[in-house]
Amino acid sequence: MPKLKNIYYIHFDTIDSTNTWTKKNAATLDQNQLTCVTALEQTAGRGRLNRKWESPKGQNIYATLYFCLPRDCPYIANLGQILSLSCIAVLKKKGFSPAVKWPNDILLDHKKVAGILCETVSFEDRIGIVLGIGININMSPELLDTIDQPATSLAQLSGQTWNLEQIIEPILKQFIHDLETLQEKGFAPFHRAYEDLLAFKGAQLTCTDGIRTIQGICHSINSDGKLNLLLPDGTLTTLSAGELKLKK
Ligand code: BT5
Repeated sequence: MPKLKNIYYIHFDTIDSTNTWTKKNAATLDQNQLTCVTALEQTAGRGRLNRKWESPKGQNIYATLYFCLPRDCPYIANLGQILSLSCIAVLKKKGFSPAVKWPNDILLDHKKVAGILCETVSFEDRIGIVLGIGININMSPELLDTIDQPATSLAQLSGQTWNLEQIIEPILKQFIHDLETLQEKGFAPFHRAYEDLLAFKGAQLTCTDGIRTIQGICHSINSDGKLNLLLPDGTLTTLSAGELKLKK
């Protein structure tokens, strides 16, 4: 794959969802470049499993990164994890102390500040990656309170408003760098950093992958980014996808 040096930008004031638009228009985008689709607001912002992503106008980052990978590429499941690490690196430089909730939610102060939705479009000779990220930057406390799980924004924690471009730009730069490393060496170089940032380590969790629900202790991350849960019988089980909740 050619190195993704230049970024092609597409910006909307209002869109249903930057991921939905990118999926629909993937074939028309430059397949040899990174395209970044952003919007001031989303009227139908989506999370995983078609959950809603609150996307009020002008307050937050709503961005979808589009690029192509070979069909047989073994690390598609890691792309969201890498983007979460790129984002965390930038948030740290801005003075925050983020954690990652496996596989790729970003938490600040134990509350969700960013979510990632990785989708794909299949072509005969390649896979189009549609990697969406929503980051709460200046979201008002009133709106944050309407979300059905603890959520926060950079402004809420820092007491200052932030320029959206000054956050997304360095994230894109960092992501291009991290993607190159992932392509050359796989997830292994990120393994330790990711595990060090892992939220809920040692806590009792419930994990649902859409088919089964398992309870166990958040134990560790494998070198390929999968999660190990320690089951009540003392054995480890490895999960490649799923949704974690703290056991009440
Ligand atoms: C995610 O889903 O966390 C992925 C979110 C991806 C959003 C981006 S924005 C740009 C691109 N275009 C899109 O349409 N989507 C992507 P999930 O893990 O399913 O989390 C969804 C859940 O997070 C919801 O059910 C709420 O509980 C919570 N939530 C909704 N809006 C939120 C917000 N703004 N901040 C924090 N939590 C939110």
